[in-house]
Amino acid sequence: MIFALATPIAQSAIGVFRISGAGCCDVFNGALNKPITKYREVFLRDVLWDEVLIDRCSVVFYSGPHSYTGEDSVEVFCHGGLSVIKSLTGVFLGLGFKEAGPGEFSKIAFENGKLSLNEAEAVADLIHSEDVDRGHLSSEAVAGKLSSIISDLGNEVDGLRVFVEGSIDFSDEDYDFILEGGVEERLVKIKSSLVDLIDSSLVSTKKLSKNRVLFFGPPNTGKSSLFNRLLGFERALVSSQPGTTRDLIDSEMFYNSVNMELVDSAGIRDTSDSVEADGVALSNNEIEDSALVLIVLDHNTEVYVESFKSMMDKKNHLLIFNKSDEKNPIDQYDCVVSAKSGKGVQKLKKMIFDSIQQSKNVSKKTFIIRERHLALFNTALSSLDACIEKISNEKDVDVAAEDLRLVRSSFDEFLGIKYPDELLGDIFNDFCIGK
Ligand SMILES: Nc1nc2c(ncn2[C@@H]2O[C@H](COP(=O)(O)OP(=O)(O)OP(=O)(O)O)[C@@H](O)[C@H]2O)c(=O)[nH]1
Ligand SMILES: [Mg+2]
Repeated sequence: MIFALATPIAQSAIGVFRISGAGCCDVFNGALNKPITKYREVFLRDVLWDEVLIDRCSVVFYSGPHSYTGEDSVEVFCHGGLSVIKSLTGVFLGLGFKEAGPGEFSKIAFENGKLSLNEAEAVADLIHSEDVDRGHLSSEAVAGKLSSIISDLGNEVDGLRVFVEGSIDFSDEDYDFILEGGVEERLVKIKSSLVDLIDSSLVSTKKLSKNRVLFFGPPNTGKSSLFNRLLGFERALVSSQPGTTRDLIDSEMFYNSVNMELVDSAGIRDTSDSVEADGVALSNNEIEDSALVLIVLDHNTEVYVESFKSMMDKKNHLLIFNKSDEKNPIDQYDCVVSAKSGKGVQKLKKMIFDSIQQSKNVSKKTFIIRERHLALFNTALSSLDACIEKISNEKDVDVAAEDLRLVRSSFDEFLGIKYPDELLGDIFNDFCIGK
């Protein structure tokens, strides 16, 4: 039997504890002034310890399997004072409950079949999501839409395997299982459903979900000045000496209810100073994790436009010309600004926001998936391709069933029907305690 505080340890109006484990309701009754005998109803009860009143709480009992974890569970709504939270923690320990680890409730829910693995992952994403759009996409996954699509596709694959295996067993007989079963068309249909699903999914990495905006460019172009200007306060050190910024410096900016993490970085140049060189390496590494890169140049560095652009590959970026109070640009830029006078800065803010929204294309997305899911879907796609090729060429049909087995196995890994041992630890350790 485990327990945890499900709300943050902070002074608040209400604190919520949850308990889970067979028989936990009976045990907790031992600390109440009057036992609760009904489930899924709210009761006001005094929690007592050594005959001392700890708090008057609202308490709900759930009997397994009709609970989040699938086990007997209790939710306790107490006053949100730190002393109450501490004393109640003492009561739970006294009753023999153990403190839950991160994600332990969700892990039990998964083990009891209450959540598929990707639904559990979506629960974590929902809790961690900071902007409204992402929260909405995670909610869709929590509600199980994605699992049910994959589970249906998996059933379809199983059906086809029967045909393909049948065609091997009865290959001498005068009956073409594969043609009669419309196997090839059905495989193509599964493939296109999977491609549609990938297209309508936003792939989220932890850092990408933070909407990181990297200030990138040669030294002394005013990256830190512009960073400060956008934030509205002097966060980073500015000086006329090139090579001022060495570490990555981040700070949050809100715009239109979207949270963005601005990241200032060291100016890129060949340098013999080893600390500065480490800073340059940090800036370079940061490109991959950024949702958007701002290449900041000025009138002294316009010759580098092409070389900086070429470093972006397909990365979402904006080309910015700074110090427009001193000189006008020669090349074409997405935005011309002056960190010194503030000219163009409001426009830049809006461009950053639009660019991030566009790159995520959130409005056109239905689901949010992790890189792990995308990799599994891609494995399934290549096995489907291999299978379609064999069936359409009527070659190696005897091993086509193996391709379908691999497709099914990718789907099973997505749903958590089958998974490598270390995966569960990776996923649930990332949860907060109490979830
Ligand atoms: N005239 C003018 N000067 C600017 C502007 N922005 C920055 N500067 C000056 O340019 C110099 C370099 O500014 P920083 O913000 O430190 O430049 P940086 O790109 O962060 O430099 P490193 O960290 O060394 O790569 C400072 O002397 C700033 O005052 C601007 O818009 N106009
Ligand atoms: Mg700087």
